[in-house]
Amino acid sequence: MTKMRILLIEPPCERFKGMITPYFPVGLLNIATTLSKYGYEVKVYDTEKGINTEYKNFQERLLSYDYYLQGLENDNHEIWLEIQKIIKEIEPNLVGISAVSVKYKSALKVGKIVKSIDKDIKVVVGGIHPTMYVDSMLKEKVFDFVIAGEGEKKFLKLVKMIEKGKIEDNNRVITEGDYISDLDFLPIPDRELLINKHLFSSNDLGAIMTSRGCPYKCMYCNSKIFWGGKIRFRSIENVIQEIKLITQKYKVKQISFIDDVFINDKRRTINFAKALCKENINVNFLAVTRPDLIDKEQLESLKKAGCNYIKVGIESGSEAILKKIGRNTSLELIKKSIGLLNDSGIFWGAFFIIGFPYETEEDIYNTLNFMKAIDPPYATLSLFTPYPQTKIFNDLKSINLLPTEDNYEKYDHHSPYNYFSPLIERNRFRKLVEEVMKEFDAQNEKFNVLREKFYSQWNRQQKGNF
Ligand code: B12
Ligand code: SF4
Repeated sequence: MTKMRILLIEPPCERFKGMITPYFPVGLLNIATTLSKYGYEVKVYDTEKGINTEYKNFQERLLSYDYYLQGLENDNHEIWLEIQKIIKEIEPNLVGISAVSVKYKSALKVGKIVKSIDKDIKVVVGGIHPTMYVDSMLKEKVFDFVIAGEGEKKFLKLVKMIEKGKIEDNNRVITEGDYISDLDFLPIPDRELLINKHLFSSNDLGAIMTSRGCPYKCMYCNSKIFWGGKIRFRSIENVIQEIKLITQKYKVKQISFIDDVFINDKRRTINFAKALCKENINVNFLAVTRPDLIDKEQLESLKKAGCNYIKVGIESGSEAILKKIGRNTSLELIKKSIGLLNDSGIFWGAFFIIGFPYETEEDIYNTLNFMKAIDPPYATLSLFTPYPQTKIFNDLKSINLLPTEDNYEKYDHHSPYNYFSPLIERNRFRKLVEEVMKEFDAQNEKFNVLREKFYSQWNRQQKGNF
């Protein structure tokens, strides 16, 4: 029997809104590269990439949200037609579709397109949303298989099962299997497997994941539920190998470490920085962290190694809310780390969230005022979204404001439909969102930092401490 032809698809969402999606689907590439090492013909199709997409500010994102919902309803939308055409061209025997919650309906639609082309093509769904709702995935009739959790080994197992014709009803859902204990076992994602690679910038191809999981327990986040609440690291040598490869092959100048919390273990961060310095590679990088993990020594070594952008999760400017959402930090501590960032000369950006169910109008204004006080060179605002099985999701059950497993397409961090605030009246909440978004957009315009431009040659005046 000839080996199967496999196509892995990242479904569309942002592209309907004319929005750019940075990077590439790292998880799908991890699965694809693993399968390809075992001799399978496999490709990855990221449907988010297209022409005519651009970076949008927060107010524009809110306004363009309905284009996604309309796109889901319109079978003749050019994006669905493109997807249909590409599947016909590739003629896969097996299609794997990924789904974060907001894209579940989109994943379902891609599955329907596959089945309308040839009902014998097997379709498997995976990723975070199917993992949270594993039991109800098969009711759709579109998905032949569901894989929960980490996909690489389980997908390989499924492919072998299909090849041997050993499929029975009780193995259509694959949930069991340990986490991969040694991440160096995974091959470096082979970017050549992207069918539309020409649509990715070299910076897009510079996304690297160096760890899986996060040891913290923020009550709105499903990292712990998905990755098990522990962090597993790739070795520094293995990460450097990927950096060497992509800087040579794709001339990547800007790497983005997309780990949940890249600056995490102090010793590892410093060792990584030293190892990268030794290699003398002309590359910059972006890293994500929490305020309580920032210190001077790490910042200095990261700067030396080429770190030009640090994103830090602040989340709220209200002490009470920080406590309620389990951030395990304080405004005082945040201010201290912002002082260190300002002194470091590294460009930085701060993440904030509004719309937690415990928030009053005053809490939201506290967040806005705190953002202005720390004056970040870039500020991201997200609207709280309850993700399945998180602590806050469970709290919302009692106030009857939950999304259901199959209406998540209406909710994301910049959706006008997000409203989970029993302490604020719905219309008032909408007005607050518009007001706060306007202020965040103004903050970002102040530094004239639209995407792609924002971190080059950052040279901020030192601002002193608070
Ligand atoms: C990088 C990132 C982004 C990038 C994505 C870039 C890209 N081109 O893919 C950007 C910044 C654009 C982004 C956007 C958003 N993101 Co994001 N993002 C991440 C982050 C930090 C890493 C993703 C990643 O590559 N992981 C590494 C790989 C290895 O993991 P993986 O993708 O989950 O894949 C593995 C498994 O899930 C599984 N798998 C995945 N797909 C499939 C498919 C099949 C068939 C199978 C069998 C298995 C399988 O196998 C893979 C390998 O083990 C994650 C957090 C995290 N740690 O994963 C959040 C995360 C995925 N994002 C999240 C969210 C909410 C969003 C947004 C919806 C935010 C928003 N704007 O509202 C948007 C969605 C935009 C969109 N329309 O897609 C949530 C999803 C929660 C949920 N229940 O939906 C996460 C989990 C963060 C969190 N902790 O809450 N994101
Ligand atoms: S929000 Fe960030 S720090 Fe908190 S648990 Fe999730 S990934 Fe970890």
